[in-house]
Amino acid sequence: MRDASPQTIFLADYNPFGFRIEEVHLTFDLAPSATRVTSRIRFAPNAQATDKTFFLHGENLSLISAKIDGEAVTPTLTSEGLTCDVPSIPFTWECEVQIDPEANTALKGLYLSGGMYCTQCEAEGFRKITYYPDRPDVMSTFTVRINGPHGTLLSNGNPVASGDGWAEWHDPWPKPAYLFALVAGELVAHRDTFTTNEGRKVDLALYVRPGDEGKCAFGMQALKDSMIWDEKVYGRAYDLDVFNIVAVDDFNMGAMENKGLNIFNASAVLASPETSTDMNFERIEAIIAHEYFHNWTGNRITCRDWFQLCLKEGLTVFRDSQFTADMRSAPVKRISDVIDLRARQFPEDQGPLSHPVRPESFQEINNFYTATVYEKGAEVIRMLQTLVGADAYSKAVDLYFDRHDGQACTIEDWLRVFEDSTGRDLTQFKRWYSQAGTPTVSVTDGFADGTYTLTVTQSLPPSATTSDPKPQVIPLAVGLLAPDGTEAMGTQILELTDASQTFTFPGMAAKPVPSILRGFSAPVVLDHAADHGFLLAHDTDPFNRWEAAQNLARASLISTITKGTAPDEAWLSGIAKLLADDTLDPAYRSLMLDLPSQSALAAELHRTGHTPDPDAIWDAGHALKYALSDLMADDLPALYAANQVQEAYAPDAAQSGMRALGSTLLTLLTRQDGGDQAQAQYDNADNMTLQLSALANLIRAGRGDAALSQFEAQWKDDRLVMDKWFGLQVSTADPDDAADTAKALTKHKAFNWKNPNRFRATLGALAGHHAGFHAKDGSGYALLADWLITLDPVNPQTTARMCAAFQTWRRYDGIRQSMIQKELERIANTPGLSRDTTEMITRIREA
Ligand code: B3K
Ligand code: ZN
Repeated sequence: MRDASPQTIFLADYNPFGFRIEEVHLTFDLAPSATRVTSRIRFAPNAQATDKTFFLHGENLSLISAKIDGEAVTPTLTSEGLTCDVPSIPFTWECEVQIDPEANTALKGLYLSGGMYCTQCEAEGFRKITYYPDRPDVMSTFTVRINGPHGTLLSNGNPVASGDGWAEWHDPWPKPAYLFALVAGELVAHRDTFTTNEGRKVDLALYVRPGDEGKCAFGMQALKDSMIWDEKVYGRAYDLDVFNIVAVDDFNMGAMENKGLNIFNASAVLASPETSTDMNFERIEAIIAHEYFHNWTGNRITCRDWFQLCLKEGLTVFRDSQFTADMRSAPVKRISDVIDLRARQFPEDQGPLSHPVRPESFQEINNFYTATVYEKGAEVIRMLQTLVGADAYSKAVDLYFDRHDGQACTIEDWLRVFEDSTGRDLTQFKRWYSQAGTPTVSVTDGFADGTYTLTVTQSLPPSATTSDPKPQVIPLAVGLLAPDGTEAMGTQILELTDASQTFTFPGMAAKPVPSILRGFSAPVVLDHAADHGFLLAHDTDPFNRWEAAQNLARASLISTITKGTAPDEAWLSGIAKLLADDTLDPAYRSLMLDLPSQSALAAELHRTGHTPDPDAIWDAGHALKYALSDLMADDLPALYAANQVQEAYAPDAAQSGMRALGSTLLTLLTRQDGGDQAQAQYDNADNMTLQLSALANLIRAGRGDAALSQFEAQWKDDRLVMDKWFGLQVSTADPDDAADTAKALTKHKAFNWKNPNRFRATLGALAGHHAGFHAKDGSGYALLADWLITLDPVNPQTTARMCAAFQTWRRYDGIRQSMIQKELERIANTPGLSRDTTEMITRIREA
């Protein structure tokens, strides 16, 4: 239901809850449309609180009975919860409610997925299960009794007892309600064990639908690798006797870190070589690690309120990226993270959805699980580590765990452990948490009498949430190269704290070439007229060498788009040389060819005063790749052949890198041979990575029909592979056909639009197809709007997230702008629009 005047919640209004909870007992009598939930909760007055109102959240609950210390009471009910008069001494609240999991299509609270009961309580789903102070600063131990169907019955913590159709669980670690979980259904377990460095033997299980048993081994190994890594690197051991993971088909995001019972989108945990690509394997490993790492950063130490979300998410993303860097290749991981940041976070910062890493107000918290909170939040922690150094970072984090274990904390608590353990004043650094937007760092240089100077200026445009931006602390990792390409000065960290600063480097024999922002040491836009060709040939920093290729490619593309020039020879010859250089890691070589995204080019054109034309951007990208293909034509067959894995499939970094390069080369080769090699690769593929990259190239070569039908026949019963089949057809379509292709797919019998994975695979692929989504006739906009309007009453969360596709609308020409405005208005005027979608559309339109 539309909320007539959605309420805005402010960080500044935080107030502790008037009561503490000593213990919670829950009993679930499961039935698809009439589940009974009985709660027995021991409350005590909270001496720290001034507001003593006894308010319990509750939504869509049928109250059956309520008692205080055994006496029936009649609370006052609203659509958001209840209030009740209560004693001023400790008391026991007992309550019974009835809920309807079968009707819960929003996938928030307790719902059914393929006949299996499961829950999603973060951020505010527990209030759809029973009346409760559903806020992260209220923590308690939980004992849960499940009376349900035969099969597996799971909740948080350790198993206490079980019988036919019932089970009891106890979680000894106090937790907020958002970490509650329950699962019940016919599941099979893939089991293993792990002994912690403290000597605790932990039973591990990955529960899946019958038939998926063969897709569990990789996830289980990733879990054990994560457990070892967290012990070794952060000194954090696991703290329960069991660790369970459950795969579900209908889930709004990747996974959820419920204490001892992680619930995963099947796509984020199930893997096999035949059905999953190398990228799927890497993502699964990272998400398993991420959820596991939350056990300490999020669960043992949680957030005081939802404004502090980056406290657990930024830190946990940082930890999982460290893990992936250790498990695989550090430079490749860094480059991939920056590609992702630029693709997802920069547009947020540059548009109407811009918000600080710690927002100060929201209407619907689910709209703030963003790339800014997660990925920029992780970048902020990375900068902190760069500034204080790796050892000081470890000491500060140890202090964080010692000081705050069992607490619900704030960013102030987090920064204070760094201040206390290093003696550093982080007042200015804290602006990274409160100011929205991506700073631009501009650099000019000079050389006189053997002294080299760098003058660095930072600027941050005002935005809706940051009207008067102030300079931030920016760690700039800089190295200097001598004219002969050797290193004149190794990497140093310059600390930029003022709006403009000059740094001097005496004792230089000749004017050096600077390599600035090595390793992407801060999430900024660097404005610097560097000699990118020189850096591409000589930079010793792998990130900046890659960045030099990006800069050359970007300049070439922009020049083609705005002036119609031919592709840049320096980029072409530099890349041709690198692609053939077998002393370099294949994964790194493949990334060298990763052109700036079409959307990033549109942003750059907009930033420099041009109106981006999506078709011209599309054409320029193709022209550049075609020119490279033509330049390398004679060498491509041999290079492709040299980069085929001969050993049995393994999803490790070495093999994945080689397949990534092989796939890049196949794309170049397809232009030359019209798809013959792609057909051969398709016919011989024994793993999904090769099968899918071959299929993509066959489609691009205009000869994909037979393979697409064969693929569908082969995989029609595998829902995760079929998601790829849906998505690939949209993402490889020509711009003019993208919306029609997506539309035709929405009529396919396997298009189950209520399943978030299938919806995203199809409509999300359209939103991600820059030239297709922005097709001149408005067909992309209209189709997405139609489907958002359809999905909103069923699943507001997924709908609201996908509205972000429209966030960049002001970049484009007047005709496109008015077409988008019309669609935004149509969505906004839909009767009964959810609070989630209303907030997103309002923010996007108001900018
Ligand atoms: N903490 C969850 C995200 C919950 C999203 C709620 N809309 C997964 C994660 O970040 O690990
Ligand atoms: Zn997380």
